[in-house]
Amino acid sequence: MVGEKKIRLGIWDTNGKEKSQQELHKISEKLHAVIICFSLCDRKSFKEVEYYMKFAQKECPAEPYLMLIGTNYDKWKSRVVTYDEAETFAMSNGLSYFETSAKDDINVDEAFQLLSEEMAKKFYGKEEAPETEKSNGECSIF
Ligand SMILES: Nc1nc2c(ncn2[C@@H]2O[C@H](COP(=O)(O)OP(=O)(O)OP(=O)(O)O)[C@@H](O)[C@H]2O)c(=O)[nH]1
Ligand SMILES: [Mg+2]
Repeated sequence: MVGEKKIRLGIWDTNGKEKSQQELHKISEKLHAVIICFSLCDRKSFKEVEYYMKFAQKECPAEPYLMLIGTNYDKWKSRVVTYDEAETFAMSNGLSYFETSAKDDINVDEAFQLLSEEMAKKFYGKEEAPETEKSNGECSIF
């Protein structure tokens, strides 16, 4: 819910594997937001963020809202990516940034709440009614 408005998000969960990348190209036209997840415990996954960010910026005509998420926040002993470097990357590229733990339920609701608010702005924050959007008022995220 955002205020009085119920926001329905259509979410595609993809991974970095080849088959998913092909699927990603197929749905890229419909995307209104992109959540790029990396593991705070895996530097390689952080390095790959840039690739997906550029993909979203270049290949998605709807100019999707971009969010960066560092996962596995609870595994602080194994953490290798610092808050500062991830946040600096996010800030300098215009992405919002959250660190989450699915295990301990940290920041997951907060991230989806912000996303819903941004989608509400995108769809309702202008004079056009959402039904007039190409997507019939649904927004798409991966
Ligand atoms: N401790 C902890 N484990 C997590 C967290 N999120 C996911 N996991 C575990 O990490 C493993 C992989 O999680 P997935 O969500 O499948 O990871 P993924 O990046 O989506 O993997 P692919 O879809 O294969 O690319 C599973 O065993 C999860 O239970 C978290 O926040 N904390
Ligand atoms: Mg997955």
